[in-house]
Amino acid sequence: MLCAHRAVTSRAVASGLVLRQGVRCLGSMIPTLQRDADIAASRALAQLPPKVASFVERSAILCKPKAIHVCDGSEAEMKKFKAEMCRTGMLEKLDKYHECYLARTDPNDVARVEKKTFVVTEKKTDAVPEPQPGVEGMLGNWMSKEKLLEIVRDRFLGCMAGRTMYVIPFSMGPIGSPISKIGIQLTDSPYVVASMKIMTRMGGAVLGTLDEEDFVRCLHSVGCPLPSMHHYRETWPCNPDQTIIAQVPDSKEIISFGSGYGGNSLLGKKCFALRIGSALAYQEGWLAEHMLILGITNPAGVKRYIAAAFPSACGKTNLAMMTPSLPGYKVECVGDDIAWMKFDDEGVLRAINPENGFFGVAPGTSTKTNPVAMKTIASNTLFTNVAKTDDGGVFWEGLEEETDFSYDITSWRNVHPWRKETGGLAAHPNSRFCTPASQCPTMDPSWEDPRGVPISAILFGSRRPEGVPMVYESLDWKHGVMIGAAMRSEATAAAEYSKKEIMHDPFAMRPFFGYNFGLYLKHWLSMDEPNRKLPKIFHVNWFRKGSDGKFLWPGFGQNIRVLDWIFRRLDGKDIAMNSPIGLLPKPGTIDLVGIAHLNIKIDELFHIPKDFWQKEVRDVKCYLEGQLGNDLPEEIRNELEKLQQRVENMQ
Ligand code: OXD
Ligand code: MN
Repeated sequence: MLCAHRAVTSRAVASGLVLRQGVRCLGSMIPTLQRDADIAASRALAQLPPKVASFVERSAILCKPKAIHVCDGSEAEMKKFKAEMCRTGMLEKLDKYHECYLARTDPNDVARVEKKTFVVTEKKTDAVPEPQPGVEGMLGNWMSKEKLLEIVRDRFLGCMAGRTMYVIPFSMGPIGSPISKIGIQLTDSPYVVASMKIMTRMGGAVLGTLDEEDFVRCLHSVGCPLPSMHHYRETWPCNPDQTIIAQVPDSKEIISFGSGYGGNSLLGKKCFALRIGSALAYQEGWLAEHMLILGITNPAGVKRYIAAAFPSACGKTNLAMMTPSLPGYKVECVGDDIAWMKFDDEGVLRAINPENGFFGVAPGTSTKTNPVAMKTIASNTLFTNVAKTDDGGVFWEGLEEETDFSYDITSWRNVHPWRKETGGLAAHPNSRFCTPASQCPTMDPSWEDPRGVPISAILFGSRRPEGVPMVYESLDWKHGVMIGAAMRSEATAAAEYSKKEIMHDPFAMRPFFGYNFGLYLKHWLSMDEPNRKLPKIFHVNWFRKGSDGKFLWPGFGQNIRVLDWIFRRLDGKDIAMNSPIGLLPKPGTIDLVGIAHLNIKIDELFHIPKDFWQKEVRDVKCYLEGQLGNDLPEEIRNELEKLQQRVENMQ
């Protein structure tokens, strides 16, 4: 530990330090500053492998924490951190459950901030496509290395004064697996430590595998040095005006400042597993995707695995944990958010879930919609921005039928007693549970298999209230890649967008690309090699509404009926027919046995309105051509032309 008495304000630190301008260590974004004997001699550094020690040392000299703590990832350590957070008011213990806690963030720090998120590369076109003239690029934000270096010097200098710098060694994927990758996150937020403990494999065992390994360097600060110069609550320090999240694929670095929440601060998730991950995957010939992975066993006992991409907060966790309504079917969960996939020597696409927990959207989760999640989160769970009942339980919109309202409720904004009629939402729409995957009663037996599970189908799905059928199959791989590129969905609360507009979200990756989307498309197209068993590609939409504005399909456990059709297609069954947009189920091939009472309007669910699709293709073409300009691969352009022709020729 460094001595507590060295805590000083950032201004004093800034004036006392000499920056060696222009010197970058290994191309890193963390400037090399004058060595600090205290830090270099600290016991915390002595226990680390030299490469890690040097990263921690340079960062500590920059950020000036009062102490450095290397996390061992033990339960005892976590208990201590949680007790300390309860003491300072950052966490509240939820007495109704075993080892569950609640955090309430600053109302200005509640979601990912896509507009403040950057990919940093030498050339802009390595990170983002060059749009057509006059078109604003929407496929990621680029920043130069020089600009980031300037920001790091400016914002990080002394930013951890008065706080502890926690060193978190973590593995994305099972420790020691050839597909897994290692990161070291430095943070001044104990909440982040507790969340990373759930979401990753963290601690001493990771360090044991590190010596010869390269690792991703992750530097995070809430951006509130002590004593305080800001108007933030010490129960949730953050610095929204100065927030920046930057990923530097070349040097495998992630730099995050100002936000303590979710994908902004748990750097293993979106920043590493998707943005840095996708850039590495491009270089190394694999895929890092915003996809759940599930295992499905049919009544005959045949098992297959499916990966599915949906934009944020579109029900990935519910699908991954589905309780199927068709007798004899079993669905098991490998992951609910991210898939790392690679073709093996036999040409089979194998997938691992790099995460170790679920960071799921709470509102809407209930015993009716996701009983498996409800069981999973009943212990050892960190809740954020949900409401609390006076008997020490949680509450959010969707739990009305299973809540005892004789107890008063405290809302996520800390209003007590909260009243539905006057109090607005009890829980923030992007409130979350952070819970260990191992607690999920339907985890797949192979979820930690280092070889990954074999993927037979890839689903692209989104929230489309109009025009898009419940399921259709791509004609081939190229057409499937175009379907992924053409994905659109209603905006959700996971990021800063507030309106319910239909947004383009190619591959559900729009906020998560770590490199130029044009190259990403080429990369996907290049997977189509001889001797590979390419998964079949489907598009699904559970969210279509009828003319009365109500959902046409009940969703949740009934979605197994769609998966059942997909399963039978994978078996080569003749149950599909041609349509202008792809292969649709032949009439009567979606199993509706047992739900006649729901009066499903199946024809409406599969209707393809010509005028809707004429506009859809025009919009998608305009978007992709506008956004990608010359970076749009010819194959995708051709697929769009062909789709347009087929739609024009429709009766
Ligand atoms: C998530 C997201 O948190 O996609 O998974 O926003
Ligand atoms: Mn996600």
